[in-house]
Amino acid sequence: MSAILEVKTAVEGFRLWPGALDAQAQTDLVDAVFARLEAGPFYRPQTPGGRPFSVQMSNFGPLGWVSDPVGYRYQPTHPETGRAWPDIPPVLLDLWDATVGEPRRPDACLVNLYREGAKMGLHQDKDEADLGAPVLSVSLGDAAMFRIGAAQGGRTTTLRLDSGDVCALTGPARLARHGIDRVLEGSSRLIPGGGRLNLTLRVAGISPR
Ligand SMILES: O=C(O)CCC(=O)C(=O)O
Repeated sequence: MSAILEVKTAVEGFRLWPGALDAQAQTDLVDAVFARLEAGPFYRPQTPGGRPFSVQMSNFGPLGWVSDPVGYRYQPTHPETGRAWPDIPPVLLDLWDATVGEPRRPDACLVNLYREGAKMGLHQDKDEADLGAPVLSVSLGDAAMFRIGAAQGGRTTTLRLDSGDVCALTGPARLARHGIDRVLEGSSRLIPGGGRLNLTLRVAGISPR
């Protein structure tokens, strides 16, 4: 993979590589995602309170993040098909190595599909066994307004994530509150059926350093 350029952000530990994936790499990654969907189809999880998410989800890897009235957790199987999640596309593991410099390899990749009107409220990623490892996020398709603020509360910062951008929650930003306020519908034609795909790589299980 060629060198990818990181830019400085206003939030300590929030790392951003704009345009890390070029147009061909984005197309190839979308193909890799959709090729895996037969084995791990999108579904619409429920919050622990019983409300459906507006985002559709699937996962790749040995573990997948799920939410239902029992709560949030990682599990090795798809909640609707009962099948193991498909493997993580190898190009995402290369991207992990090229960006976050973290020796532990991700064992979970949450796949979020934002169709018309979908968004994601401010939250923290804290269901992983070891909160020391970063979370790496890849944006594909329509641009989105991403909001981030410190774990302990206070003001938030909003920035636009475009297709091919890669960002990470590391160090002091690992538990940052973050979410998607709005997707700029029709700003890209990359995703079959329209919308935005987001892939987040996590070290979810107990993996020794
Ligand atoms: O879609 C995004 O960029 C954010 C996704 C996210 O916050 C998450 O999956 O926890």
